[in-house]
Amino acid sequence: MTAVVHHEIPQQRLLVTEIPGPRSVALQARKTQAVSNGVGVTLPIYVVRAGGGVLIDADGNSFIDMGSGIAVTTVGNANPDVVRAVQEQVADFTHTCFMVTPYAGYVEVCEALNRVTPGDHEKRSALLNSGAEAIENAVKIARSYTRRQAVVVLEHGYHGRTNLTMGMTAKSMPYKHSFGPFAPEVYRVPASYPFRDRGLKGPEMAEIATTRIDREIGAENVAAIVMEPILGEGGFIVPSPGYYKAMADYAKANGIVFVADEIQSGFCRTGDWFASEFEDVVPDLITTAKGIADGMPLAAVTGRAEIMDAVHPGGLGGTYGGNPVACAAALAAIDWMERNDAPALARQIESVMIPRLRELALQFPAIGDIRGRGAMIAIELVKPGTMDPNTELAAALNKYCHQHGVVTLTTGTYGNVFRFLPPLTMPLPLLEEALGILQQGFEEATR
Ligand code: PLZ
Repeated sequence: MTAVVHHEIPQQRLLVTEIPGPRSVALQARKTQAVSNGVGVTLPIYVVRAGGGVLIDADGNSFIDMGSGIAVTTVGNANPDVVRAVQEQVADFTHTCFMVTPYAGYVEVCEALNRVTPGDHEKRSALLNSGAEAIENAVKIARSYTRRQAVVVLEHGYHGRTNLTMGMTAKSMPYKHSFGPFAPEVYRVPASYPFRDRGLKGPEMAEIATTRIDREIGAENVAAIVMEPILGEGGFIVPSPGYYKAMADYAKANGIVFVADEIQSGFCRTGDWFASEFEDVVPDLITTAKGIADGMPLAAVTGRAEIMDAVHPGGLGGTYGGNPVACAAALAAIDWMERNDAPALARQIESVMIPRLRELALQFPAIGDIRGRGAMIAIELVKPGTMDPNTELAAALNKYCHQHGVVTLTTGTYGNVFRFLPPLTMPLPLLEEALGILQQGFEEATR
């Protein structure tokens, strides 16, 4: 069962120059002169068009897109329905500022979010521009509601690059290094990392984490526990069964607002509308961004009406939050997901990838772990026969894939996780082709 999506762009991998080609090389030289060195680029091919499962660069090379711009273009890059909605909205009006003179699109996106997020309790939403901004607002709301200050986050967690969210993010390089001091009252507790927990089960890891909260912070001081149901930038770490639910139950028992950061895992990416559903967790608040609007900048906080409404009038906002063009894109993207049973498309991608990766693991002992759900899948690479992170192999494979027309990404606290985030519109033959390139990469790198 594949959705019928019309691709105007030929769905193929096609290399017509060396990678990067001369036009991209020239643009990259201008980038070096014009753009801050602090803004890195993983693969310097300059994109001119994209759709379905491919990206086309300025030199006419066509790449298989296994990254979706970091889990953003879930419904396909420049999805025709989204393009139409954006074009219609942008011709009517581009901006008013919702806080000054409102418009229906903002309200409709909030209604849609309240409908599709877990739980059938009464909900409210607020719209922002980026994932980090959504997290900042979730913390503001939780503090206002509880009149408490402490925020608990996880080892290997990632929540953004603003000052508060840098403090909430675990990994130093490149996100935090030299940028301190960070906001106070942020506390980090152990995550469940099945591959590296030496056999400890989910509930046992939760016990370690909650004991830490009780002893070192005091549950009565904690406003929010903020965690990703699958740790994204930390390495696509799927917690051991029971961990996520135990943390949510602990929050509930202690009057702590449980915030699910579904910025990367949400919007059908993992084979459910939201990854929290896999463990039947109904978060008090849920933060979303990325997949919500096919690349238009939009993010949201959605949650229990009594928590969301506890903030004083005027306490939340921002000039651009819930921009009308971004809202039009979101409504079209959400509609596409509902009409095309997007969670089933994600599960189909999983059913192709996991068996193929298992085959590879039999051949290449450097694959220490295969994990993830839906179209959020990764392999963790180790030095064969050990648990030592094989960062060099991850980098070599990434380079091989890039050189052979597949856009891939690495991730993880140790940089040794090779991750896959294809758009749900990826044609399955292209997905297989990308995995074939990966296999060749392994053969070359481990020869
Ligand atoms: N929470 C779970 O995954 C963004 C970051 C890439 P923004 N992840 C990609 C990079 O190097 O900057 C993310 C996330 C989770 C929050 C965020 C932050 O979302 O929209 O990038 O602010």
